[in-house]
Amino acid sequence: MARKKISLIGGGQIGGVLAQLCALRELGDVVLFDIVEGLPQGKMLDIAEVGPVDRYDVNLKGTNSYEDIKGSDVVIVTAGLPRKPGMSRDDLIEVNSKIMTSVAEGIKAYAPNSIIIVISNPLDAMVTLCQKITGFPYHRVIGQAGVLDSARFASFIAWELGVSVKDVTAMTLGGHGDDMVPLVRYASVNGIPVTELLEQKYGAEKGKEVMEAMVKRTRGAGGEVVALLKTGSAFYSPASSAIAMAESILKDQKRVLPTCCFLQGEFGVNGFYVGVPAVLGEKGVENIIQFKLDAAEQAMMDKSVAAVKELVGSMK
Ligand code: TXD
Repeated sequence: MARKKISLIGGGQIGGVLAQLCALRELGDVVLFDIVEGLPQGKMLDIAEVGPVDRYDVNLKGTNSYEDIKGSDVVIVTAGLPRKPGMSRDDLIEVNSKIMTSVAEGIKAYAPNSIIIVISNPLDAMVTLCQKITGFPYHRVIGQAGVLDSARFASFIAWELGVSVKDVTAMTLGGHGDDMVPLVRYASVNGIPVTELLEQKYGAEKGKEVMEAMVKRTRGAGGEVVALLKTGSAFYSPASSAIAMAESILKDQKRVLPTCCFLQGEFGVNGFYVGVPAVLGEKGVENIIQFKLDAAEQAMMDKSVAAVKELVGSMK
């Protein structure tokens, strides 16, 4: 089997961690691209020099030239500014749209057969723009938000119940904004509903309040990290989340991961990129998993989609 190639556009905080994770897992050869001269070269040299210690053997290259991304199987985009305290993700739209435009043109020209995973914020708008400019089929342009939002939700549940994070499954749907939809009804500890466990622990009413608080914290979890870091946003967790998606694609694992996908009628949404569970395999999005939302969930989904529509509509 030919070795896979992963290109990372944006060599900042997330880009660096992405490169290291690709190497540690030997996902393939890795190219790190940035417009800043020396930055991607320095990071890749740094990561390459510890191959003998971590025992990975892949080719790692830092570059300022799009030519080097030729032949990429997967391209992950983090180019763009991160938030500062007090900023919403949507405040980044103007500057990051310009960056995304140039990035998408570069990918279109040099890696026309790749599958793109966008991480840059505001996520739902940046994925939309990236697909428009590349003109790639929808199943080959997706966004990472839901794996991380879901992991945050699952972490809070595990910490609250005093159980291993490994045994909690939880998922969020919708846009990557403050209106995202953490799915309370399907959150479980090895299949046992979290709502039931909270009720046992606290009684019905307080149990609901505790869940509400976790939902709220999940929605604001990105901002919580920004407020602590002060100089940027989360980077370890978005990197790991995108790697889970990339790995499923590169190894054709067909994992079901919450993914920002272009919807054509699914969940009542038509013509917009929104987070939903999707099967990720060698073709990109191979299937969108649909299921019935109850009235309250659908109402939250509609609100989240309305926010995505407004955001996308605000792009010039
Ligand atoms: O889950 C998610 N989707 C996210 C998204 C979670 C957290 C942060 N998320 C967003 O990712 C964040 O709001 C930003 O928009 C991106 C990247 O975050 P990161 O923390 O990695 O930002 P950095 O460290 O500022 O890195 C951005 C790099 C930096 O090195 C710039 O020089 C580079 O982007 N950059 C460019 N690269 C290529 N091409 C162009 N035009 C360009 N402009 C800047």
